[in-house]
Amino acid sequence: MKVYWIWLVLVGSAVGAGPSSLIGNVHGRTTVSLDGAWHAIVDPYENGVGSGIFRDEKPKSKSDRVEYSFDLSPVLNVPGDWNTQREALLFYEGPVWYRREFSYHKRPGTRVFAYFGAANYRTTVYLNGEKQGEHEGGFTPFDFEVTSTLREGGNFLVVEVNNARRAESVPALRFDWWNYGGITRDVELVEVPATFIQDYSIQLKKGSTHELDGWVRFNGPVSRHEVTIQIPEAGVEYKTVTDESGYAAFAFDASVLACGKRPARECPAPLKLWSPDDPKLYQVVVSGESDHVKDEIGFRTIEVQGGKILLNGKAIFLRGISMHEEAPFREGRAFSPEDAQTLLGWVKELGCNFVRFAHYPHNENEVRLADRMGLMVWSEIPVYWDVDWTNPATLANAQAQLRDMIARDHNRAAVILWSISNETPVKPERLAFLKQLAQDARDMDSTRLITSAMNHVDSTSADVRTLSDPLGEVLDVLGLNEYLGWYWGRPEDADKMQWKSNWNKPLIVSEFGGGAPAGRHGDADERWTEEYQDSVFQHQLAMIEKMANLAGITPWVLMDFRSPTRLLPGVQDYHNRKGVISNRGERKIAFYTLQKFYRKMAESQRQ
Ligand code: GCB
Repeated sequence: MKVYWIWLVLVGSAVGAGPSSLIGNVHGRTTVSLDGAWHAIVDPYENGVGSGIFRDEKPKSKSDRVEYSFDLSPVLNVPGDWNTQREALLFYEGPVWYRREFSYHKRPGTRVFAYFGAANYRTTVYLNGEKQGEHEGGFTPFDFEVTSTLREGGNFLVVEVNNARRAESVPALRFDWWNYGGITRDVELVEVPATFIQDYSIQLKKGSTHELDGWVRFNGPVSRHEVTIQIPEAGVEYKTVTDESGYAAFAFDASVLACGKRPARECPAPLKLWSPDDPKLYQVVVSGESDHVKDEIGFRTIEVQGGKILLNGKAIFLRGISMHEEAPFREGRAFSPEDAQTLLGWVKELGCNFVRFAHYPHNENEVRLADRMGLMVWSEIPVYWDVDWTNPATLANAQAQLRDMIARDHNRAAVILWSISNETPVKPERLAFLKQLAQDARDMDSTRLITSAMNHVDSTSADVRTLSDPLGEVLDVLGLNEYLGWYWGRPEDADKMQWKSNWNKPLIVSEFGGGAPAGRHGDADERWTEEYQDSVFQHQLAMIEKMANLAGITPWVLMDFRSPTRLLPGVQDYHNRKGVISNRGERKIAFYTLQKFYRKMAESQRQ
């Protein structure tokens, strides 16, 4: 009984706790970039903790003993993984200390936060020798307020990043991608007023094309605030007042606001809806007495109806592809706007209207680009394969990653699906864990759909498989990873396979595929050839088209990516070769097969 109580307290505190990034969206804020060259000390035994490395001491006399030196240590680029910056670090998993000196001039009345887009996996931040905080999780933003520790003029940040895998982490010990360590996304000092707009949500009310629903949260000493929401292009201006805690929820009809006193029948629909064909974004201004933020937001609805997914009230087929956040051409963690442009450019070239960001929240620049390009997004947290299901700290960690993913992207029209897990084993403790995540996601964001990529199927008979994972019960959309023709059976077995599902819900085939290095050719039944991979795609596409309630597909995977689990020399060389494009940008035969399939489908669907 007692144990149960402790569990509840821990779970409760994780959900209730605020996001790891207090300033929320850096977009449009005054920032000082700390990207660039940071001196870095590789410290496999974590000696630096005992020796106070974070104080960045230097010998004061020639007899002084200091057994480290940032100044004499080589640099690592931030953002960037360390594995691909130094050959010796390719397989390194452990602590690295980073140091960056910078000069700063305080502006009166402002608060300053040290913001990290992401660092993998466990991070401790020190400013001028003082610890500012710790963070766990490799793919979501976090920040620490540094207002009182910042000095006028010279300052130094020391950041310890440790990517050692642990059984209780999320993801845990085994995963099929490279465990890139380092400060992998931008680092910025962000200046905000003493009382600032911490976060806001502005979305169409579920099922409505003109009523807006949302909330604004202020942070700081001033409690009650007048708030104005403006969408100038649509002629919308709405005012409200927060409660004592600085929070205001609102709901208003945009068409009434835009139309003024004219009769409703004379009012045109005020908001053009966001869709892949016309990814319209509006400038939205949220302002209070002390602060204002501008954002570009699209408005659309997303719902399910039986086995269909409806975008803006119309059934839509999700022509998708899965992708990792892996850099094209240079290998390593992708981070730049150019990386995002290349990767999503390929997604568009394939004919997609949808992309699955596997298996963790991707860089914000990818999500924002998807918003502008008109690509719907599946966004996922790295609850992958097996994690420590009965450990309350593991659940709290997964909850925090989910919360921080949603906190960062909940105003992006592109994001239509939150995925809570990938290929997790069917057992009661896992179901309890994932049900909690599904509940959290719904509580935080009632406008989007909840999904998961599942791989548990029953062999009902030789040619019939049934999706029966009990997790399906709590999802809005079912994801199915099935590798018929690759991990089981032959590609042509797909011709007679029938699929059933225990639920009348939309189904996305979230993974299928096969591996082939670009340029390796042979017969269609020769493993590791482009022809074999293409044969998998040909048979799969014909089979999938016949599946009941099929609402979309995201084959595995856009581009080859590094993985320590892929050992075959000359073929894999530590790469998962299931990309339809190689990591050097070569399109494989399967790329064109999928492109043809999508083109045909787009012609008959147009959305
Ligand atoms: C899967 C996983 C994905 C792997 C893929 C593969 O089912 O979800 O992360 O990379 O299979 O290639 O085996």
